[in-house]
Amino acid sequence: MSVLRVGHINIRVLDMDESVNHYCNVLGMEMVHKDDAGNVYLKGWDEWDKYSVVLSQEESAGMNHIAFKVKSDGDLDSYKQRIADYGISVEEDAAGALPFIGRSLRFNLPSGHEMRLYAEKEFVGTAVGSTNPEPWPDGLRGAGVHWLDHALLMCELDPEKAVNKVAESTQFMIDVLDFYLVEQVMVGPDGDIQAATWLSTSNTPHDIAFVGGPVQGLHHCAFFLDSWDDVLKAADVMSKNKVKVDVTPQRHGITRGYTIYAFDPSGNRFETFGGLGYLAQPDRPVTTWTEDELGRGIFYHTGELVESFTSVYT
Ligand code: M3P
Ligand code: FE
Repeated sequence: MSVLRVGHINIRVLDMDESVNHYCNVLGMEMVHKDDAGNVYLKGWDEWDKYSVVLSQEESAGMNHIAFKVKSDGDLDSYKQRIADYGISVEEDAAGALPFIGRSLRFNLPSGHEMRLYAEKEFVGTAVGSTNPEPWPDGLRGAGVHWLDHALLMCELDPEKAVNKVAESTQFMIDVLDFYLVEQVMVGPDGDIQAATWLSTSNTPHDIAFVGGPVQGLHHCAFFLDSWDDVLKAADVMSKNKVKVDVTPQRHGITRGYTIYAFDPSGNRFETFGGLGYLAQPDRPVTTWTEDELGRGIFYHTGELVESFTSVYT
């Protein structure tokens, strides 16, 4: 039984046309479907399932849900039981409730974020196919992102009120969904407040991350690029397209990734994330960042936290 990876994210946008232009021409995703309600489904060229991003036009930006793919249909029964036993209410939706997807589970993390689990999504294949494939396809647009890599969710953290949804959501992911803790930030006078965590269900440094803040929300979703050169080119593409950039190319101390943070036209932060960082394994010792070195953990070169980075999110 296992969770394979982040399967898709459903993002709220304010203007669909502007957003489709952004995700297709700046990030380089392909629009694969539009449903009767006007939701748009997008896929990265290196992904083999039907879609990884769903855009929904609504009054406010943010995330509606994040979905993870599990290995087999029977896993859904096991996880449903384990989630319920943990004391979290869980609903099952029939196949097709989410387009091109088999039956799925719906529940909220302790932080309040909605999560779905599914085992089947229509297979369409990558842009280079599976027989004698070329390393990349012709005709890539913009940054040409490979796949949806991870998401970082902001969780309520208020040590004075003894509220720590980062720690609660982290424990849930470990105890119930079989993720393992890869890196964490510990703060407070005794260094015993878990203020941020990076968790994996694969061999990459993270598939999901949680950071503490005043209210819950979406900090960013991240799209994978191969190399530092690709990250630099993505920055050029963003400038060409007048995308609002939050943080120009940098290295993360945490996860060792190469990064750019920027905003989609609705103000949702996204990241173009390069490199695989290191090979993560479940028995790897957990990396801990202390409060005094947090700046370098997040932005390794400047070592400084950017004010907007922790205060602005959707
Ligand atoms: C990443 C990453 C924060 C750190 C973010 C790190 C929000 O996004 O991919 O490693 O504190
Ligand atoms: Fe990230």
